[in-house]
Parts: sequence; C-alpha cells; structure tokens
Amino acid sequence: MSAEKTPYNPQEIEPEVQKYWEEHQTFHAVKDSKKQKFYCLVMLPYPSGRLHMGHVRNYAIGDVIARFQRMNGKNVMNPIGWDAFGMPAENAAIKNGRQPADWTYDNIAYMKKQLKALGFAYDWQREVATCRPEYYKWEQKFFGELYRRGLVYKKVSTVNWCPVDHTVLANEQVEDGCCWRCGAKVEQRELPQWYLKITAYAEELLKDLDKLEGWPERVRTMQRNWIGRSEGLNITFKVENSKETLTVYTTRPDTFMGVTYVAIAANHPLAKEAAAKDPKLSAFCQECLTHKSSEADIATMEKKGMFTGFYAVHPLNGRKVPVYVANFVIMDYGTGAVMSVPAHDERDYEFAKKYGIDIIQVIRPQDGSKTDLSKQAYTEHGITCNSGEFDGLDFAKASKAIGDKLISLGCGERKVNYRLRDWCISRQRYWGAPIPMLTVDETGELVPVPDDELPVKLPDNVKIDGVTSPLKRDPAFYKTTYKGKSATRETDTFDTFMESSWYFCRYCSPRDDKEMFDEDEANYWLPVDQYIGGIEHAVMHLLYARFFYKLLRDAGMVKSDEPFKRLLCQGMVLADAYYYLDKDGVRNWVSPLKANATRDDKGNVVSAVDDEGHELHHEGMIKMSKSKANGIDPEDMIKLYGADTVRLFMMFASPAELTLEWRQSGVEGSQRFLRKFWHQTEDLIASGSRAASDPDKLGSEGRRLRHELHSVIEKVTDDIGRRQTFNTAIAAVMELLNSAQKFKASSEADRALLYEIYDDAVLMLYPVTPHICFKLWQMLGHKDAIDDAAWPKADPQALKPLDMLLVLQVNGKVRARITVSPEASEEEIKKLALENAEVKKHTDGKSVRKVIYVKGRLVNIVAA
Ligand code: ANZ
Repeated sequence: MSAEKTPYNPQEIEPEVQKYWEEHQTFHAVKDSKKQKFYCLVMLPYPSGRLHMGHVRNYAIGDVIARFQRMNGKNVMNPIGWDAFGMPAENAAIKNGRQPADWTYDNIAYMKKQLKALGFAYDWQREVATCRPEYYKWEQKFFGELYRRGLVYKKVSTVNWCPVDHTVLANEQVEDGCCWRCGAKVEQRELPQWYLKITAYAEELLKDLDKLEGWPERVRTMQRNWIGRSEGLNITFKVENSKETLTVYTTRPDTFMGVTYVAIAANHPLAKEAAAKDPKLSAFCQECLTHKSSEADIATMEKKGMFTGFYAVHPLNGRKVPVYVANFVIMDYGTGAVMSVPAHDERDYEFAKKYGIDIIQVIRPQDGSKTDLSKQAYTEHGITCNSGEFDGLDFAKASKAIGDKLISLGCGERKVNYRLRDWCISRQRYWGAPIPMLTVDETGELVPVPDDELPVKLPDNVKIDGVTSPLKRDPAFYKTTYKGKSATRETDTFDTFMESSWYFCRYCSPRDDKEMFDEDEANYWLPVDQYIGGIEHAVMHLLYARFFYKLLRDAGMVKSDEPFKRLLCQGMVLADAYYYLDKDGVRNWVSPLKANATRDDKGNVVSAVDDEGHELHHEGMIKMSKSKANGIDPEDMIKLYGADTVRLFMMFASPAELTLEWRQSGVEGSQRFLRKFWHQTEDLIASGSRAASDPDKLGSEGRRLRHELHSVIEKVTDDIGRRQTFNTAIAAVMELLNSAQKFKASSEADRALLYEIYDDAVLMLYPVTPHICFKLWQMLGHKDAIDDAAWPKADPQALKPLDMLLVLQVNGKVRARITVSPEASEEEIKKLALENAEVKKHTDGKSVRKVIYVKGRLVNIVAA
C-alpha cells in the first residue's frame, strides 16, 4: 500500500478546525443539574489593542484545564470578556482624537480575532464587555443597595493624587510613592470621595483565607499582610490642664513603663486645640498635612515634631510626659496617637535623640547579654526591667499583666486593628461607570439615583482634554431632579476594580435584563473551580473580588462564601533583551528577533549583532516589555508556526507557576515535534488498518510498551488534574511516542497496540494542541469529533507490574535467563534458579556454597 503523505500545515488546518467549533458552538455551556459542573475562569483582558504573550500564557493554561475537565465528563464553563473601562482609552483618545468607546470596541474586535486564532475553547455566547451600560447598570443598582445597607459612605479625605493621570489612586496603586501606572510621584490632596466599607469584612476576609487550600500560599500570605491584623491595647492618658484625654494604640504594652513622650497626628483633636493657641505649631501642623507622605514614605522620611505644650500623665507611674505633634503618626490608623518608647522602637529613638527626650530601658535581652542604647534602640522581645512590680516578665506575661492592670484601672482596653483601609472607589475620570448618586441641591441630602433611572449612562461624543473629565463640564449630565427638586449628579466614576469584582457572576447569565445575574444559574456554576491569572493581582483584584462576593452573599444572591476555590498564578514571560549605545550614549533596544547571537555550549549569549550590523549588549532574559523591545508578538508567532506550536511551547518550556523564557529554538523544537507526531501517525495508518485490541496476544516487548502507555495515562491524568505540572505531562507523552516509534510491530495485536497508543496520545495532547489533535483523531478513523471524546483511562490490568527478567549466574558467569512473576518471593526465586536446567549443568557434582539474589536483576550461585 503506498502511503499518501500530506505535510503538516497548521496555517491550513487551524482555521478549519476553528470554523468547525464556531459552527457547532462546541464550547457553549448550558446548566445541567444532572452533570457535575466545572467553572474555569481566566482573568479577563484589558482591551489594549493586541494580545501579549502574558495573555497567551494565562489563557493557554486555562484552556488546557478547561478541555481536560470536559474530557473528564464535567460540564465545563470557560467564559471570556473584556475589562473595558480605564485610563488608556482616554489617553489614546487624547492622542488620536478618537472617542474612548470607539477605540475600546475596535480593540475588542481585533483581540477577539486573535483569541479565536489561538483556538481557545471559550463560550463566546457569554462574552461581556464591562463598559456596556447593560453591564454596569447592575453594578450601579447594587451600589445603591449597598448605600442603603450602610456599606457606602462619602468623606473628605486626603487621597493619593497622581498629578500626571489626574486621578486619585488607592493605596494599593501607589508603589514606592509613585503611581503604579505612569510612575509619577504621588501627591496628597483633600477631596470628597466615595468609600466601600471593606473594613467591615476585614476579619472574615482574613479568617476565610484559611479555607482557601487551593490557593498558592504566597498569595494568602500577601493578603494576610495586606489586611494586617494586629492585637494590642488602647491606653488612655489624662492630659494636664485639659478636659481632653488622650488614647494611644500600642502593640507593645510590655514597654509601657518606658514611655517618655506621646506623639499625635497633625490632625488629632488635641493638636488642633494646641494649634489654635500657637501659630508656630499651627504652621507646623499645616506643613505636616499638606506634605503628608504616602505610607510607603513614612518609614524612610525624616522624623519631625513639635511640642504641643501639653503633658500627658502616665497612669501607672504618674510621670508627666510631653505630647508632640509628629509627622510620622497618621490619623486614620489606631487612635492617631502613639505612646513613645525610645529605648525599644527605632522611630521613637531617632525622634528622642533629635529632641533630647529621655530614653529609659525597660526591656533586656532574654539571654542575659548586654544592650548598648547609646547607638540604637533594642527592639526585640525580651524580659522587663526598670518596671517595678512588672519586672522579670517575658513579652506575653508582661503585656498581659500591664494590660490587666490598666483595664482594672479603667484606662485600658484590648483592641484589634487592621492595616486594611476602606476602599476608595471614586475616580475623577470619564471612561468608567458613573457613580449613581446625587445631591439634592436644596437640602444637600445624598441619595442613590432611583433604580428606574438606571443606568446612569456615560454620554458619548465627548471632548477629552486630559485635565477635567467631560462629565464635570456637562450640565446635561450632572443637572437632574429628584422628586421634583433640582439635584446634582455625582460626576466621578467607579474605580475599574469594581467591574472586575463581579464579572465572573455575570458570566452565569450574561444577557439577563431583569437582574444582576440569575441566582439559579449562579448557584449552579459558582464558585469558580479554577481561576488562573497573574500574581500582580494577588492583593487588589483578588481581595476586592472576595469582598464583593461576600457582599453578594449577604444580599442573598450567592450561596458560597468564597468565589475562587483554586487559584493558579502563572509566571511571567521573559525574553532576551539587547541594546546598542548610540553616539550620545543612549540605549537603543533591539528586538531579540533581529539579534543574531553567538552562544556557548550552555546556551549563554557570547556576542550579538543586529541586522544593521550594530554590536549588541545582552541585558539578559527579562520580562517582555515594549520599553525594552523584547516583546514577541503572539500574532507573528501564530502566522509563522501556528497556534498549536505556540501553545505547546508555552506549556512545555517551564512549569506554569515559574517564569517562562521565550526561546526561538524551543519554539522550533515544538514545531518539529508536532510535525513528527503528524507523520508518525500517518505512517501508522499507512502500515495497515486498525485491528481489535488483544493484549493477551502481545509479546513481552508489546506488554512492556502497553504497560508504559497505561503508566503514562495515569501520570498525565495526575499531572494535569491534580499537580498542574503540564510540562511533565507533555514530556511523558513525548517519551511514549518515542518508545512507540522504536517498537517493531509484527502482528495484528502489535498494530492494535500502536493504534491504542496513538489514540491515547492524541487524546492526551488535545488540551494543549487541540487543532492538530482534532485532525489526527479524524485521520485515525474516528467518526465523532475529538471534542466530545472521553479522557483515556488507565487499564489496571496493564498497570500490573511486569514479569521480571532475571539473569542466572554460576560463579559470576551468565548461564541462563528466566522470567518470574513480580510477586514471587526471594525464596521461590532462589529455588527456581537452582532447579534451572542450564544452571544444574554447572552445579552438578559441586556443592552450593551461597545463593545471592540482587532484586529484580540476577541470581548468582557460588558453587565449588
Ligand atoms: C508603643 C511601642 C513600643 C510600639 C515599641 C512599638 C514598639 P501595628 O503592628 O502595625 O499595628 N502606632 C500606633 N498607631 C499609630 C499611628 N496612628 N501612626 C503611627 N504609628 C502608630 O503597629 C502598632 C504600633 O505602631 C504601635 O505600637 C504604635 O507604636 C505604632 F517598642 O506603641 B507601638
């Protein structure tokens, strides 16, 4: 029979298979209470214009999991949508004179094509774009309910202000004092803002982290730290010559006898009282407030303070300690006042040295070693000293004893505090969901926009100048009425983290026009079984989404406590970065695709030149980014190699949670593997038609190979399903195919085995490279599409340990080979060896001195 070979042509087969999926709506998910559901969710992309490799990696992982679960009989929902509000749309609008909406919808259309070209198994019928009024309408409605439930409030507060983006930033969006997006130095401003009371859920958000066993530990740790629960004591001091008392919050009650001053925030009531009488102090407070640094800076900035003229009275030793206004005390943490113990706190130490305040040691090291307080504070936990009746106690005992004493005197109270602040959701930007609130002009009363007036739609065709939001300049937008009285609408828009906090609920009934989402649908699909996304969302998005879910639960809309059962955070995608220096010494970054590198044996770059002949410096493998010109465009790669090659490379080159180094040689390797897989399958088909599987007729090599096949099935199932080590799963299938290629089929049963192997290899690779597998499955003669085929099951019969092949030696010389059952005991094996005819020939007439058994390998008989 002459084999008709067709080249492996991904550019031809991939669109064809994609068309099939589209026409058959293969991945459309429908609620079915008879089937176990599996909700697979990937973090929805921001429609920036083009997909980047980070997206591709994220979505390839999600796709493998979704397809795998589907083959395992689950009713899988794998949706996608667009996190479509946000600043870049406005910036693009300013630059290109386009409407943010047009820019966004065009980008969505383009990126949708790109996602389709990658062959992701999404249920496109569930697609949502968060910038559509049909979406944000429900968020506005829910916000109104939260307001009525007392979980929303407005307050004037100092906020982080980005002078470049002209907007308020949440604390989480300030990195080292700079804007997370544009890097500008963040300023502090006083503005009225809307807040969601996330602090009301701080304890639950913390406690429930323990339930999230399917989350990476480091993400749980990051959230714990962010919530920042601390247990301490509120202590109230009397203030001399004032009716006011002063309450401080401390986590170190054990140091209480060493307090030598009290520091208060510049906007503390006592500071205001003192400033009213003292213009110098007033100026200082003013300075502290206007130059108020973000929290990140407080640790490193110069500590400054000014005496208020007040003395606080230490409730246990009666010492009168001065009260200072200090720039490092913040009003919105604890009580806005700190008892200062310079001997045991670095910040207090620095301050006391600067202002000549007493430093009294009250803690000594546990091990009896000496401390030198002339240079720095001793901040460790130790044993109390100079503390009168509390001397000689460790941290826990001293804290308890001093706490109990203060509580009994009526000036102490145990207190839990959180670092977590309420979530400021106001943004002074246009391209976001309008905050659905209004102020009645006459009375100043704040009310949610009535439900029947929702959505509060964003006006289109606006002029964007990059300074003030067009909403703030548009009376047609903000002038309104409420119950016949004139009123003014809020012109701020929601932080876009609002939209991404509940989109996964909306996917459950995305076209619902009666409610936020259908409860039956939501309670069938939710919680999400597997969430996949970047570690950069470990705190903000994942914490907000957990919070929002609890709000929805308390509104009776969802039944579970946590939205995401299992979380996988994929690693970053890196690529070689190269540059040359121009005549001014400026770095010119060159794409790695244009760099011709010479490498040593280990693959390290020794030298490189670009296409124009510049000598290049190699910066190393770093995160793909536009600024370093080392981003590789997924679309180019798909055009060149096909989606399956790109997907295979990404899943194979490194474990999902670690960084992935983009290497062209690796991509080419993946392409070669797929080509070989294609041709090997063709060879098999050409070698003869499929025969019925008959494992009993296999020879020993055949049995061995079948054993390997079923061990691989077992391993791959566990690697993908439980361990999520996709790279080792792929490697196992590759090895299996190598073994299959070496196997010489000499009977019908042998050929049946090869068909079995190729069927199963195609099934096992399908989640990773679905297009080629779709085709190979057809070529192997299956009538039904592979999409509905079941995941292979390991045959327990084939998994049984194989017979062992043992070598029999007499006095170190090989005399025979026997096969024994793996269950045979050492005794039985030795007996078999001694009874073997070939062995007997060489032991006859001699006496057997010793029989040595080397497990699974040989028996040596010493005879003389
Ligand atoms: C006395 C003391 C002695 C403190 C000592 C520390 C070490 P966490 O764990 O983060 O809750 N503090 C309290 N309120 C503050 C505010 N509004 N602004 C600045 N600092 C404030 O930290 C609690 C500790 O931070 C408290 O314990 C207090 O200083 C300070 F050897 O009290 B400590």
